[in-house]
Parts: sequence; structure tokens; C-alpha cells
Amino acid sequence: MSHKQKVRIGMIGYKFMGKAHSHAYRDLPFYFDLGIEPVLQTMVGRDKTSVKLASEKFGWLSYETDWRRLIEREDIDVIDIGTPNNTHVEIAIAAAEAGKHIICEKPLALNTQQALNMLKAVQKAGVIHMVSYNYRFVPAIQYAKKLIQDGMLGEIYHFRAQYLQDWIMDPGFPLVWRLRKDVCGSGSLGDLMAHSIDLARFLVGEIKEVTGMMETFIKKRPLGEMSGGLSASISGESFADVDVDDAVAAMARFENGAVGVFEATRFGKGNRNGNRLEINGSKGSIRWDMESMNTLQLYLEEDTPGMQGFRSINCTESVHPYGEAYWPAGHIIGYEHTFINLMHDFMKGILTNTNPNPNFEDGYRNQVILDAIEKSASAGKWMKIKY
Ligand code: SOE
Repeated sequence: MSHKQKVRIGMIGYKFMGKAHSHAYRDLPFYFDLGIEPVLQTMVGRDKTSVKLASEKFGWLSYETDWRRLIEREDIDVIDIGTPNNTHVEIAIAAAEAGKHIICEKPLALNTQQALNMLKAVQKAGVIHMVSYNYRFVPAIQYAKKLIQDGMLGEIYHFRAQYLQDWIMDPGFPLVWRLRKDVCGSGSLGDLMAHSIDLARFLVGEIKEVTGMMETFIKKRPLGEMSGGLSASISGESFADVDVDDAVAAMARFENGAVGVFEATRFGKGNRNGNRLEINGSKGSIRWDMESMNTLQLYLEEDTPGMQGFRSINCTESVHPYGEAYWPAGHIIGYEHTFINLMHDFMKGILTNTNPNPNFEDGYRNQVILDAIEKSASAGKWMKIKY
């Protein structure tokens, strides 16, 4: 019999992120001995047939079609929000008022005001909260953070990030929720650059001002819906205007004097999930690319002249963050493990009654920066970041 503390999860949403989070809850006790056992209590979706199928496939004990009923239940400890962005605010505030711990997909909200309301609600309720910026949980990224904190790179001068995808380049790709401003808030800005901003804040520090530029290449698309993962189907013959960005570029100044350059696009032909960054400091540099996520490239000036160059560190040793939980050195992990590591920190937060990072405060700050980039793009000037 298990003596672990059971944490009963109610998850709203069952598609791409529903799959990633379900898998993480299921596998967490397999790798980490935390004294906690997540119970996949109830999965919620509006379409009964689809949510039933998904709940059975992903191993949930039951399903439900109304998220409000889920939140009222006493046998639920955590609300996991994996629904489109326009629904986050209402669900999160109701969940906080009901005293549930909350994990919410990114970006936290449609805009700064919503994110602030969500932050105030979780703070008032005193529940544990987290926002699912999963790339922080790549061991190579956590190790980069340690190297920077230990001063190995010296003073940081540059942060440079690209997040490039190409899944909507076909002009026939439909106007799904991820391309509608009223549902998602923004396009590649909130979907992709939000991740780079989270990594920038995590690795380098707070941003004090930004300037941005946004472009929409395909102005009209047929109506349609996401069908799972990043594929979609067209519904009917009507077309409508695209009101979010296909591509965005931004520059930033950090409070510590570093400068940042960010680029995100869904029109980067050939890049399926090209999430990359480079940081240059006075004593060294790092480079990282999600498509070979276990490798951290490190350059150190202190290396012997003649032998200097970027070395590839395979961050799978037991000394690397989360390294002990998985396999012997050199046996790599993948995308899904970023969510297992993230859930590890969330569950530990619940166990110790301490908010993990990134939490709703980070989600809110990220949203302030996203909104400032968008405002800058339309006003054509630099915007100060004010929290
Ligand atoms: C689609 O662009 C998407 O699924 C994002 O929404 C995720 O946040 C990113 O991690 C992968 O791509």
C-alpha cells in the first residue's frame, strides 16, 4: 500500500498540453521519490465523446464536461488549466476562490490586466500556483543558470534568442484559435516569444525596456479548428481576417546592463521547433538549441590558448539538474521530461507549501513584457517595463 500523500488533479483541456501534463503526472512517481502521488482524478472537456476517449487513453479515473462542476468538488486538490488562453482568467480565479492549487498553461492570460487579476486571486487565496513555461526545466537550461550564477560567464552583455516554427505557412492553414486575437491574445509573440522572455528573465534577469516589430504575412484564412498537436481542419468555405502576428522581433535592455535581441516566427521554413539562445559574458558564452536539448555549448576564456572553442556538454550526468532521476550518463531525455521536471517542482511546492518558479508572478511579468512589445510595435517607440 502507498503511504504517499495523494494529490488529486482535475485537468481542464485534453489536447496537446492535456497529453503532455497527463503523461507528466503519470510518470513523475516513476522517477522522483517525492512522497507525493498525483492522482489523475478527472479530466474535463466540452465534447463528451472526445473527452471520454482522451481520459481513457491518458489514464484518468473519470471525465466531466463542465469545468465549474469540477471546481466545486471536494475531491479535487489541483486545477490544471490547459485550455485556450481566453479561458484562463475565469477558470483560474474561480479555482483560487475555491481554494485549489493551480497550474496554468502559458501565456498566463490575454493581457496584463487579466494576468494581474489572476495573480491577485491566487495571492489572496494563499494557494500554490505555477505557470507552465516548460523550457526552464530542460536540465541544460538549469545548468546554464547555475554557471551564470556561479560567475563562470562573468558579466553578461548579450542575450539572443530565436524561436522559429513553420506549421502555419500554408495560406490554406485555417484560422484556428491560436490565430485569433480574442482567443489567444497574440500570435508568435505570446505563443513563442513568451518562452524566450521567460528564459531571458530566468537566466539574465529583469528587463527594463523593450521595442518591437510585428508582421502578419497571410492576412486572410479559411475558418477551421485545431485537431490535435499542431494540425487543423478547415470548416466550411468562409474566410476571415487574421488579427495576430505571424512574426515578431524585439530588442530589450536588462536592468543589469545586458542587451537582448529576440525573434519569433511561425514562418521559419524548415524549423519545426527551433527554440535557441546564446548568451555572451565577459568570461564566456553559452549556446543552446531545443532540437538537441541535452547539449549545452560552453565557451570559457580561461581555457588554454590554442584549445579554446565551444565544448558540448551532455547534461545527463548525475551532477546535472534532475540528472539523478533519469538514466545513466549519456542516456538522453526529451520534450516530455521537461513537463515531468516541471510537475516535480509543482508537487514539491504543494508538499512544502512554497510557490515554485515560474509562478503567476512570473506569468504576470511576462505578460507585461508581451504587452509592451505589442504597444511598441504599433507606436514605433521604446516602452518602459513597469510592474
Ligand atoms: C505551438 O506553437 C506550440 O505548441 C506552443 O504553444 C508551445 O508553447 C511550444 O512549446 C511548442 O509549440
